[in-house]
Amino acid sequence: MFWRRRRDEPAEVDAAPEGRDAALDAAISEEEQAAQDSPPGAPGRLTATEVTPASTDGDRAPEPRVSAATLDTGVERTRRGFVARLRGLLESGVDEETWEAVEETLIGADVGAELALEVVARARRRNGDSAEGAVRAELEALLATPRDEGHARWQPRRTAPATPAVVLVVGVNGTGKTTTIAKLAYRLTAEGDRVLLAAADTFRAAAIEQLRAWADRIPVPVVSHAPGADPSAVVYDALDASVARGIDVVIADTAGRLHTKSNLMEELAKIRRTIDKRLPGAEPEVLFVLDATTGQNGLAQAKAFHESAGLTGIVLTKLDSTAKGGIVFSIERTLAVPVRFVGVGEGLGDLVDFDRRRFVEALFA
Ligand SMILES: Nc1nc2c(ncn2[C@@H]2O[C@H](COP(=O)(O)OP(=O)(O)OP(=O)(O)O)[C@@H](O)[C@H]2O)c(=O)[nH]1
Ligand SMILES: [Mg+2]
Repeated sequence: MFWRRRRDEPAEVDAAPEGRDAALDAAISEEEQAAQDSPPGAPGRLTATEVTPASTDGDRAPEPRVSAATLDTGVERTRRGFVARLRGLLESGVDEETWEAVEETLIGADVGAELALEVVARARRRNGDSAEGAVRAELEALLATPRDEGHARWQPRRTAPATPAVVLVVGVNGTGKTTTIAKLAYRLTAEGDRVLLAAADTFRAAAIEQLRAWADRIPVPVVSHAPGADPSAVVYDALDASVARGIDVVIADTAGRLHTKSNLMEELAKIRRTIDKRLPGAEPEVLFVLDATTGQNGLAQAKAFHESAGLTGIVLTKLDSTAKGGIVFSIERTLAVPVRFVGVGEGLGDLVDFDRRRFVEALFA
């Protein structure tokens, strides 16, 4: 039933043995047959894994809660946290001391010292606006990146009709990568795209199981290898399978890694090269998943990932869990990479398009 990867098979992706496509195709049609025989909703799962380790409770995906998540509810804590404090300060009689307190509040909310000073200096120069209106307008201006236009609704890039769009999801440990992939796959599937997931976090068996558990619920197929396998080889096989199946979007999960570990960062660069080799000119999307509760350290992380993997977008997760969502203002400015989505909960529906104007509106609602 399962297509098995030979143990002696070289890990280098350009040394793929002849006939791999045929073997994988055979596995796919077997799986498709099995899927037809299975109860409705069961996905066709591709795996090269011999042993499927039992998932632990801790790694089981939560029930799919297709909530009506919105920016409005997602930013509630931030609105009641640092934004409420700002508004309280700016309500009446703004003097030198008040502006200093505004700076401190912005810094405390992870906007970053440099930007906080800039926002206050600009707001003070604004004529005709109330103090609150001026700060709000300056915060909004921070988010207006040039790439903003035409991206109201993010779609992964597809360079040719026969080539799947490729999305590589990266970030440090526990930021919400796997959950975000599930949310994204769920959304794209609902929009009619054929999605395939690549379990390229081979670091822990439980990580592969976690992705599968989500995939089963959506449902979408998964390509995986045994724990400890070369993540690049998983991605290579996932691209093969996607081309063979006419998949629209392949999304690769990766192991969380510290941005300070150069060997792990090099592994990401290798995955990037693998995509370029298998699908030349595919222009993968590289989404950096940032935990909104991380604070300014998130910027250092993002810079390191940008250098290794060439980020094309940011997903800011756990916005619902923080009262200081100010990182969103500094991240785009620092990287010149747009925020595409925000995560506002643990359910499949809790991924919201990042609409800059609506975001600021929701903060000051
Ligand atoms: N409240 C909230 N929790 C989230 C959000 N996104 C992810 N989580 C939770 O964050 C925890 C970690 O999520 P994962 O998706 O496993 O994170 P990961 O980056 O894949 O983790 P590693 O693979 O271990 O690096 C889980 O408990 C998720 O439910 C979000 O937007 N809001
Ligand atoms: Mg993960």
